[in-house]
Amino acid sequence: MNYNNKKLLKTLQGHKFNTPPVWLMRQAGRYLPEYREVRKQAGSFLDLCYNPTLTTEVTLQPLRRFNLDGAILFADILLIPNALGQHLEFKEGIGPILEPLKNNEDIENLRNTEDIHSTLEPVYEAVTNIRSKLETNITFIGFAGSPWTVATYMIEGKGSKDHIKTKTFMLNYPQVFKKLIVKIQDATIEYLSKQIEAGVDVIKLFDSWANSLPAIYIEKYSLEPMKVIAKEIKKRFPNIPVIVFPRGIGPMYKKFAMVKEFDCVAVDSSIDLDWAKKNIQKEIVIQGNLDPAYLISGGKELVEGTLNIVNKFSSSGHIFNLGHGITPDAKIHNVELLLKTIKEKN
Ligand code: 1CP
Repeated sequence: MNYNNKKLLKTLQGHKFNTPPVWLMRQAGRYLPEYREVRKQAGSFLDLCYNPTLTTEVTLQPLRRFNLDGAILFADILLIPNALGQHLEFKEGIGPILEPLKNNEDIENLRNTEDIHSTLEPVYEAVTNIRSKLETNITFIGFAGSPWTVATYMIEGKGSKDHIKTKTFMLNYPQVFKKLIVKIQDATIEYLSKQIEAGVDVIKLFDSWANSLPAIYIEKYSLEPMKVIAKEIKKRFPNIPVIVFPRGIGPMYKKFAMVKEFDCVAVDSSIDLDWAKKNIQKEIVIQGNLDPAYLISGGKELVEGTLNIVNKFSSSGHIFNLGHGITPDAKIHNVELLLKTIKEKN
């Protein structure tokens, strides 16, 4: 691996720079006309995810336009359920639809962990391709969903706001639910190991629905499974940093900052910067946390909001990012303004 000038990777290893490295969640996606073009060409969203030539192209698209420090592999957190044998489709205007898991038998019928790779092979091929095309100063980020967040889709069968079905399952059948979590966890370890072998520099675990868990379950079902994954990844690949993003959990973020297997905690936009500096950044590199709405509104608020975050976190490890993914109506000139504001700050 060539560590040449990789500002983002080096920040995760404890180096400090004048301005923070920056990348944006969902930096490849529908706000880019060139993405929409490839998406049309691909047919379905899953056809895009399993086409290494096209995923390489869309991964690289934002890097051609913007002065970013990181590239994130174009894939989706729901490829793991699909590779475990669950039927998955992305419906236009609706989102992901899966055949929901209802009971122990459905979980027992999922594929064995070692059988996921035949489905996921195109993703590993894309990683190799992307690696060979990336400039040496760009850090390459691989990712997966957290076991909890992936389990919500496997049980609900679609996106949900309250995850009532998943939580009822968890409370009624704790042992069966735990079996599912361990299954996703083990598959994720194997999936991420292959991404690393194919060339990613850093891993990010997206726990987008951590905020749905009752607080007393956050350690058990959000933190613990991500810790098991990070620990095994570190055992196999000691130099690969792990970023975790348990979204929307307020003061519980502090627990994640104390875990030695994690290298960075990404925070959402609801987190107060002074609190985060004292309680998270003191312990660990922090990533975040501009609200994606600023990339629609733009102007003075965008500049001030960005500088406020950069200045607040300037004394130790910080990776600039949004508090959640870019939305399809984000404006390209606002992304440019955001990057200019950070890169030209003195
Ligand atoms: O038609 C399209 O283009 C669909 C939009 C889209 C895109 C661009 C989906 C469907 N997935 C993706 C790519 C994607 N997903 C990436 C790589 C691109 C990048 O970041 O540049 C990543 C990292 C993800 C991760 C992902 N998928 C998460 C975690 C991050 C988050 O935003 O919270 C989640 C929850 C998903 C599920 C998913 N995939 C797609 C949709 C519409 C959804 C959400 C469904 C819901 O509302 O519950």
